[in-house]
Amino acid sequence: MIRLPRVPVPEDFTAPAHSPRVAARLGLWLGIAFGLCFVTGLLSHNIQHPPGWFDWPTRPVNLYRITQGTHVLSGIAAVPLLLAKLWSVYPRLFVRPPLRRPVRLVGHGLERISILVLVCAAFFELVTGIFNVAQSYPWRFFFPAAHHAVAWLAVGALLVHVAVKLPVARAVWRRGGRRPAGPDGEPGPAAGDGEPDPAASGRRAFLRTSAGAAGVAVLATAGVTVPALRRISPLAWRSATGPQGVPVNRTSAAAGIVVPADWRLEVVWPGGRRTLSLADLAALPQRTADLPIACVEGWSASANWTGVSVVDLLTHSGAPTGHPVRVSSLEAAGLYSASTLPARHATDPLTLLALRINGEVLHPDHGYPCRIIAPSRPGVLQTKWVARLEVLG
Ligand SMILES: Nc1nc2c(c(=O)[nH]1)N[C@H]1C(S)=C(S)[C@@H](COP(=O)(O)O)O[C@H]1N2
Ligand SMILES: [Mo]
Repeated sequence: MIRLPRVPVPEDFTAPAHSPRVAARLGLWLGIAFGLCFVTGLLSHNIQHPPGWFDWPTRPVNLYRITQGTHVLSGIAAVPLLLAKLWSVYPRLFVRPPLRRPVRLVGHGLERISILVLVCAAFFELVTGIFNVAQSYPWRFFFPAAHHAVAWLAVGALLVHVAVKLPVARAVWRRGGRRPAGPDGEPGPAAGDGEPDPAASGRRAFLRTSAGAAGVAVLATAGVTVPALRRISPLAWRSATGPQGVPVNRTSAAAGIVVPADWRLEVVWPGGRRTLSLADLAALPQRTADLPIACVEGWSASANWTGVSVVDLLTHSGAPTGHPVRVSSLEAAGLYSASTLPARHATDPLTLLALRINGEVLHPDHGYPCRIIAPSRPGVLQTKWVARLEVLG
């Protein structure tokens, strides 16, 4: 039989923060945060790279703003919760594996590998996500692809971990349920003896601190997307406003945009083509709507946009409607120089080729001469400096 040296368990490892009840409770909270993050992240991925079966609604107009705000804020809440969880369970790293029975040894090994994958993947997702909202890319891989792939790894390892730990968590909750619950749902003092239970209050204090830290982290940043919190969020990365009261990610100068003096919008469809000047566009019936820019980085801002409905523009040009529309910009290169409106968005009357924002002609940084602004869309697909619309028949 293999014999490993026995690692002494320091006194502190029996502290309330390290109890299985605390680990189980933090695991539940972390599971909820990761679950929200995963589902909203997948939605965002599918909207940007729609598979055939995927159909994203255009209403409510703030839908993407809400799902992506949830994505970023649940990720932020997960940071303190993950640290608290690791603090709670790290003594278990030093627990001697049960070596007597080989089957348990294999189980133990698998469990530890899944935890290693889970912890690495979770850190990777949270750290790259935070660097991304800060628009800093100190690495060589393409952020969206890596962030998406590792999310699957994290969720796979999380499911294995939950399956392995479910019996422990269940036992903890069943045991907790026998005694009257305290204010946090934690078991209160043992009934009968009238003495306060110091371990229970220690556990509650640790859980309260962890939840508090997650709450503070969310409040400190939620102003990027929740207008009511704008003034109390010191860490909001895009609460500062750009020209015309709306933040800007990529300026016209950064994108190298030069609008030619003879600029014309080109509308193409199978078997037809038409060009329109800015004066032609302005002479068409205009529509005004309050719609948000909701960046994938979590910041969002609503504005009042005026322009021509894409569907009206196509009809006026003699182009067919009911098809996806490819939008290209004056930007020569650049990841976001073009986008495709799915048929549903291309036929929604609120999908505008905007000429004005908050009553003024578009600032160059907001896409002058015209830009796409559609309801319930990620910011990256709200193409600025539009040059061409192509109906994909
Ligand atoms: N042509 C072009 N359009 C673009 C971009 C770009 O880089 N090039 N950036 C997009 C991104 S990521 C966002 S969030 C919005 C921001 O619009 P705003 O600068 O008017 O707020 O524009 C989008 N439209
Ligand atoms: Mo964006």
